[in-house]
Amino acid sequence: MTDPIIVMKQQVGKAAAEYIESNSIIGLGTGSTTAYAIEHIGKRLQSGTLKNIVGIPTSFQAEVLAKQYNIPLSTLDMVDHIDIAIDGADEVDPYKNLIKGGGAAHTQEKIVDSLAKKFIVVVDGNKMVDKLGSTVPVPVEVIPKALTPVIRQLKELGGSPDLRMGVKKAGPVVTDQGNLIIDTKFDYVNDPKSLEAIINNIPGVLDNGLFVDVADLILIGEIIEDVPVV
Ligand code: ABF
Repeated sequence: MTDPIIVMKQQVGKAAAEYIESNSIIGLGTGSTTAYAIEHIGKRLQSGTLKNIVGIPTSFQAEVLAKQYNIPLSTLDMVDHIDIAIDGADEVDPYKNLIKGGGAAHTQEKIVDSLAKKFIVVVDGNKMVDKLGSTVPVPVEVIPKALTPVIRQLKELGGSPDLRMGVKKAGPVVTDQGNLIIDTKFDYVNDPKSLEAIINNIPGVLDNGLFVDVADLILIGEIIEDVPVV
């Protein structure tokens, strides 16, 4: 049985990978939808329809996946620009603003995605919302020593902060940078640009998952009725 959500993710990941041109530097995002884009980039390299590209991964997960598909990699120290980035999101509003960070990778994602000349977001149709914060919290990456004061200040901003725990709640999720994630639910986010700046101004916060004015193109997967469900 093929899950229609997986079909949507494959579709949209593949479509995004078709935007990549030879001789380019590519930001490689994180998450299950982007994973299909990375897979398709690998296939295009193998078939020869894509040549001479280099990927800048946004997480350890993206790096491992890119290596699996033989995509040459580099780092931000070695390149002076990024042509195009492909990445997922947890929510997208009508103004192409995003909440990201469900995969705890939003800090590196924001660095890479915002450097890209073209940033393509790949999502399934369930991620579209009228107002950010409607369905998911805003992830906030925090230096461990600042956890308690940052939680207090997030409450003062009207949020409901919750330290993100790992599988079976055996311990907190630790980011690629060695930090913690505070998932902070707001009823909804009225002014994402201000909230992004206000949260990032709390001492001890590295970055939060609000991405304002970063995305250029949103590719939305749709359920195709005649896809055979086996
Ligand atoms: C990353 O993966 C994120 O910033 C976002 O949280 C998540 C989306 O994952 P998926 O494509 O699996 O829904 O891109």
